Amino acid sequence: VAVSTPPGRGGLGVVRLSGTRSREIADKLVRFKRPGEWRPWKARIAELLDDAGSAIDQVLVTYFAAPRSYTGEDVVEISCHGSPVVLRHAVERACASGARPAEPGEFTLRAFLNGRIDLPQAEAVRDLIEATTLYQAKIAAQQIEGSVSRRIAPLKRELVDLIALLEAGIDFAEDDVSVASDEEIRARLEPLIEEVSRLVESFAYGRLVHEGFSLAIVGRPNVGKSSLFNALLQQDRAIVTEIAGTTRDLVSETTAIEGLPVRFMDTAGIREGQDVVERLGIERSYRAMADADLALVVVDLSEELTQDDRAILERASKSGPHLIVGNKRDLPRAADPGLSCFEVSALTGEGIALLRQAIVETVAPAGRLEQDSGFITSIRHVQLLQESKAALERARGALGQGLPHEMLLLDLYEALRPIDAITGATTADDILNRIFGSFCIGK
Ligand SMILES: Nc1nc2c(ncn2[C@@H]2O[C@H](COP(=O)(O)OP(=O)(O)OP(=O)(O)O)[C@@H](O)[C@H]2O)c(=O)[nH]1
Ligand SMILES: [Mg+2]
Repeated sequence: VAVSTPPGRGGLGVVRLSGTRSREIADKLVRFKRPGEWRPWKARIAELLDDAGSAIDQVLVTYFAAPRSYTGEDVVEISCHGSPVVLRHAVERACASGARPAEPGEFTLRAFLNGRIDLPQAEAVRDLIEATTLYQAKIAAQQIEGSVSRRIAPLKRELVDLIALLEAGIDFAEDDVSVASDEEIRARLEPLIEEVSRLVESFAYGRLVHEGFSLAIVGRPNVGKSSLFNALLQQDRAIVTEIAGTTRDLVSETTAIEGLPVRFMDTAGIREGQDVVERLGIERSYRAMADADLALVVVDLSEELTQDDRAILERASKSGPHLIVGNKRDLPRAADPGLSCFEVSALTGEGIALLRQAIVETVAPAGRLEQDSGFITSIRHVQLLQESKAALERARGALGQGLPHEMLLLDLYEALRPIDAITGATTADDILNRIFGSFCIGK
């Protein structure tokens, strides 16, 4: 038993019970208007009782009969009014009647143990709950539906088939099973390596979806970094003044662009030798530029490029991905700086929408839209896939050297193990079934 809604007061609070005795225990907590209302998948009005048997809340009780419930067990959900004392009472009474408090995530753990969902689906439930953008939620929802497992399943099937082929060649060599030729093995191995590589590569975008990225806004004082920061955030967050050197420390704030969480960092304007505080601020600006996934280098189009501007541009070109932004395009422009840059006005908002788009296009790899489903967002999954890929490549190497198939098999099992760790184990029976199912052994 546990309260499944967040702590605190609210309109509703849900107490969830799971297990074979959940209905029996719930019976001690609630009284239906009419007896015999325990009908599965129907919401019923009831009264929640105190220890003396009088009503303390009017509640809605839903019974999900095993195995068609979230956990795969009998589940009872009691929707109470969201009063912490009422909810605590319900949980305590359930415990007094034989339930025990659920561990964190235990309902989902049981769903997994009872085979309702596989590991990627269970992990996606957590991602859905933790999503900070609607897009993240959508991707997690697809994964709860099984998008990751669906993408990995054919790969695993092919791998198990290949293992079965080699096992059969070794075990039944004296019989009428021919040993697979090296060409055939290679023809099956190559697509496997390609598919695993594609999955590993999909993480470049998946990581962005899951974790988002960071972006540092840098430039010399007064070019409008804080103004641009506020315009991108659509919030009056950082202090803006006409005094050069206004921002002295990092200011950061998270928002979403096209559903990807982005941590924007406004930095102190960079210029040569000033007071101690400013110098320390400038050091932080440099560090932010180096650490960020992307830097926006801001220059002022209404003034000619200064020595400071050039020094920062030079530094940015060495430090990693960056975009140059020409700000204050609403003002009469100075001599052409000879830069290709995104022209914007943080003051009027001109060009900001295009800049947002350019930011995502720079950070996210091409083809991300085709990957709208089935890409890898979990670091755990990608590490396992990398292991699998390395083992498959070793198998290819062994094949090239003409090593015996027993050796090849070791590598293939090494490649299967990490995939099993993602989607659930392959048993010896799976492999035997594949051998006996697809080969005509005739015995
Ligand atoms: N006309 C015009 N003025 C702008 C624009 N963007 C910023 N400003 C003005 O430029 C001045 C400096 O803006 P800030 O955003 O504080 O500049 P900053 O780069 O953060 O400056 P420091 O924090 O001192 O490094 C302010 O007076 C802003 O109003 C713009 O697009 N057009
Ligand atoms: Mg500033």
